[in-house]
Amino acid sequence: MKIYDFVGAPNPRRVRVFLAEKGISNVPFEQVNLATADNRKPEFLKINPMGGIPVLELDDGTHIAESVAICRYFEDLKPEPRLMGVDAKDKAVVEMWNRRMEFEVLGMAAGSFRNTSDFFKGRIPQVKEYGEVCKNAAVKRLEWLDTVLADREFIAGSRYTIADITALIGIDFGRTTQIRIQENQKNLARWHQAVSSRPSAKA
Ligand SMILES: N[C@@H](CCC(=O)N[C@@H](CS)C(=O)NCC(=O)O)C(=O)O
Repeated sequence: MKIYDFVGAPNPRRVRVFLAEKGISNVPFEQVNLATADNRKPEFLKINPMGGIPVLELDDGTHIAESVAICRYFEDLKPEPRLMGVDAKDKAVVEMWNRRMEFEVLGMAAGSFRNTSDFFKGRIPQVKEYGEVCKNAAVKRLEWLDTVLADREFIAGSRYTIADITALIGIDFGRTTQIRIQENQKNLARWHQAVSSRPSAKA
């Protein structure tokens, strides 16, 4: 088993933080250099036709891409601590929040970066105006998240879950295009400080 990884990119970090929270430390990582677009070379496209990182490779040769799918695999392999919910209702609530954080925060931060940064220049079609739309959407979502966190400790309720991991990484990645927690967003800042202080955040 191994995980194709790239330190510095947000989606692979989701899996690394998830594994750190689970206390799983025996999975080797192999770096795929996104800076030189190694993930778009034919050899890697055989592993993941979408070209994205991370990818989990199992010993039987199965390749599992998509960060949440990889996390799901490890949640089943080592259920405790539960990061994807404990019962039917809680699992659905956690999934709802994780998808919101994925589409509305991390996705918007990534859309902002992908469409405006030199990193992707000439590599993907970039629409600067769409990058701005994404950035504005992310900024609005952080305003909203600050209100959500007024009466709860974590994104999906009273327990740390995968939704916190996705939100943390989305917000941290937002810095690449100056999407930041604002001075007046005290609830969001309190939450960010708490989740950033967990040892897993360094993964
Ligand atoms: N939906 C996928 C997204 C994977 C993805 O886009 N990964 C980024 C790194 S954060 C990547 O490989 N980007 C390089 C590229 O698209 O060329 C997931 O959740 O894992």
